[in-house]
This record gives sequence, structure tokens and C-alpha cells, in this order.
Amino acid sequence: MPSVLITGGAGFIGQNLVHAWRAARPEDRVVVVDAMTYAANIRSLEPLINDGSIQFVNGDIGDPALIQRLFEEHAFTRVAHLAAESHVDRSISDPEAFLQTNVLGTFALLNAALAAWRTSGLLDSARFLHVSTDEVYGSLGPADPAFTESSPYRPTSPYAASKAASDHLVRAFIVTYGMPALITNCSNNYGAYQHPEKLIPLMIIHALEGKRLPIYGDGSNVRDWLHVSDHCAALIDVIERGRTGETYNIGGGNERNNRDVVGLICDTIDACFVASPALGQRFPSCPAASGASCRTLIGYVTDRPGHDHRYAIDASKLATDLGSRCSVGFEHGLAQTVHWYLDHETWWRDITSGEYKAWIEKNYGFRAAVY
Ligand code: NAD
Ligand code: TDX
Repeated sequence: MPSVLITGGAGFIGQNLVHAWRAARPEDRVVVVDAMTYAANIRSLEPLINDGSIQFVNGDIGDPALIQRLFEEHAFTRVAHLAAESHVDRSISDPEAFLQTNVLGTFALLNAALAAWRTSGLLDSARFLHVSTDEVYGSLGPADPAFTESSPYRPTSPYAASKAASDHLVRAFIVTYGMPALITNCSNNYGAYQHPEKLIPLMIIHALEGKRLPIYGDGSNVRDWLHVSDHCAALIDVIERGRTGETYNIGGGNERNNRDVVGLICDTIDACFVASPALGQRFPSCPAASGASCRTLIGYVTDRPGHDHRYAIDASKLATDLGSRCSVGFEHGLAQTVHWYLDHETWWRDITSGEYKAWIEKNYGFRAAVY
């Protein structure tokens, strides 16, 4: 039975990938390893764990003995490596964990996979997918062409630098040791199960709770939004059909500035309250509950230091080589996402208590209102 190890499978993209993998390749054995940091949540995986369709291991990718034991038990032929510290703002205030997991953790995982595949003679048929980010390429000006796979690496945040370092390590393992690895660099994901620290869920939840919607700087920064379902479909295409040693960029083709994204979230929530007036009883502090617009909550605050102006992905290699294309339009995907958060209030309420409150105070407490 083919066997896949998904690292970081209790994170946002990881959970979505586990479900997508089960649907696309139901015959495969899926093992998830996740260190269950603040960003993890296994609630959506529990039915799969309980019915035995996946195995979950609470552990660190930087623990060589654990990873070696898992390889011995399951003889993985695929590794989808997503485990990481992923939030840029946290990398600015506390960069060390990013080096630990993203660089040293990736190194330990590569070492363990290489040793296991050498021993088992699977180096020729196995595949290691390293999931990385467009942030390794740095920032684009308004008229610059989108990032291609040969764009130079110019990371600017500690997060992006740690991901760039991990990409370099993967490439070094490919060239030096013949590691059967592939790298993907994707743009900003959004969709179900995203941690409320990230822009889109943060703005949805703040709007529902009637809190300020803190846009950094003047809100002109541009991101290329990729629906997580499109991303996961592309990851499965790359690991199964991509050429080892290659890099593939994955992008949504949905460039939007933050002002427009937050405005659209507000309009979408306003429309939901008009269509379902009962929402007003569940979320009485939301301006839409009393017929006002959530846009009244928008506030511009002190910018993120080193805030990259624009990311945009040229995903033509993925389309040409693998026939893999993203299909979720941003307006549709965003409406779906707003509905998902409306329907999963318990999920985000659990996360937004405890540690999250301390993070909000740390990241937003010092940010003055700019205008
Ligand atoms: P996330 O923060 O939601 O999840 C990361 C998961 O990794 C968490 O479940 C966490 O517990 C786990 N983890 C952290 N350290 C670990 C360790 N040492 N050992 C085992 N598990 C550990 O992140 P995400 O948004 O799902 O991102 C997944 C991957 O995709 C990351 O590698 C990230 O860099 C990359 N990526 C994300 C985006 C995005 O927009 N979210 C865009 C481009 C690339
Ligand atoms: O409160 C906020 N206000 C705001 O204006 C937050 C949290 C963000 N922003 C801005 C910063 C960015 O321009 O919104 C944009 C998106 O911010 P994030 O959601 O933090 O994402 P970003 O920094 O672009 O990084 C994301 O995409 C690339 C992921 O978090 C990374 O893991 C991924 O590699």
C-alpha cells in the first residue's frame, strides 16, 4: 500500500491536504506528524483518526529518532512537508522558532528521509515535496512581472529568510545526494481552517465581533490569493507527476490590494446579515446587525516593518508541464470562506481564547491608528 507522511498536517493547509489526499488517493496510507503548536488543530481530522483512515503522531520533525521510527514502520514513498512556523508578524517579534523548525527541522527531516530511502532502496521511486512560499522572492513593484521559478531569492522577513534557507537545503540535497525532492512556491492561501492570526480570518472574525479592522500602512500592499483547495490539488499533481529536482510556482491569479480585500469581506458580511437577519442575534456587536456597514470598522494602523509591497505568481510552468490550473475565483472563494467562518463559530472561538488574546495584544497593542 503506498504510504505518505504529511508534516504539519494539523495546520491550515495541512488539514486541507489530508482531506484532499484521502479523496484523491483513498488507497494510500496517510500518516500525519505535527508538533501541535498554537497553530495546530486536529478537530477536522478526528473522524479520520477515529475510523483508522489516517494515523496521527504528535511529534517534532526535528526529532530524528521519531522520524526514523516512522519511516521504519510505514516505509513512506511520499513525504509532503508542510510543517513550519508560518506567520510573518510572529517572525518579526520572535524569529528563533522559525530558524528552529523551518531550517533545522527541515534539515533533520531531509536527513532522515534520505537515510531511510537509501537503506530501503527507494531513492529512485520515492518523492519528497517541500512546500514553500512566494515570499522567498522578495517584493515586487507595481509594474514588475510576476515571480517565475527563476526569479532571484530576496527574502526580507525572518520568516521568508527561514523558508529561503530551507529551499536552499532541499536543492543542496537534490544536487549533492540525489534526493528525489520537488519544491513548490505558492502565494497567499485562504479558505477553511485558516488560523485567525492571518489577514482574511482575522478581518472576518473582528467584523463579526465589532472590533477594529486593522489594515497595516495604507492598505496598498498586494497579495495573489490562492484558494486552499486549488493549492492542495496542485500539490498532489506536483508530487505525483512533477519532475524530481524541479520547482513549481503555484498562484491563484487573484492579485488584490489589502484595502480591496477587507472592503470585500465587509460587503460580503453585510450581505449575509441582510439575507439572514437571525445572524444579528448571534453577532449583536457586528455593525451589520443594526443595518450599518462593517466598513465603518476599518482602521489604518502602523505598518509591518519591512512590509513587502506586492507578490504575484507566474504559474505557467505548472499549467504547461502538468496541466494543473487554479479554478476558484476570488470573489466566489471569499464568499465561501466567510460562510465557513459563520458556520464554524465554535472552531474559531476555541482558538481566539487563551494564547491568541496575548498575541493580539502583542501585535496590535502598540500599533497607533494612522488615519
Ligand atoms: P500553519 O501555521 O497553519 O500550520 C503549520 C503546522 O506545522 C502547524 O500545525 C504546526 O503545529 C506544525 N508545526 C510547526 N512546527 C513543527 C515542528 N517542529 N514539527 C512538526 N510540526 C510542526 O501553516 P500553513 O499556513 O498551513 O502553511 C503550511 C506550509 O505552507 C508552511 O510550510 C508555509 O510556509 C507554507 N505556505 C503557506 C502559505 C499560506 O498562505 N498559508 C503560503 C505559502 C506557503
Ligand atoms: O492585521 C493585519 N493587517 C494587515 O494589513 C494582518 C494580519 C495582515 N495585514 C496585511 C499584511 C499583508 O500585506 O495583509 C497581508 C496578508 O498578511 P498575512 O495574512 O499575515 O500574510 P502574509 O504576510 O502575506 O504571508 C502569508 O502568505 C505567504 C502567509 O502567512 C505565509 O505563511 C505565506 O508564506
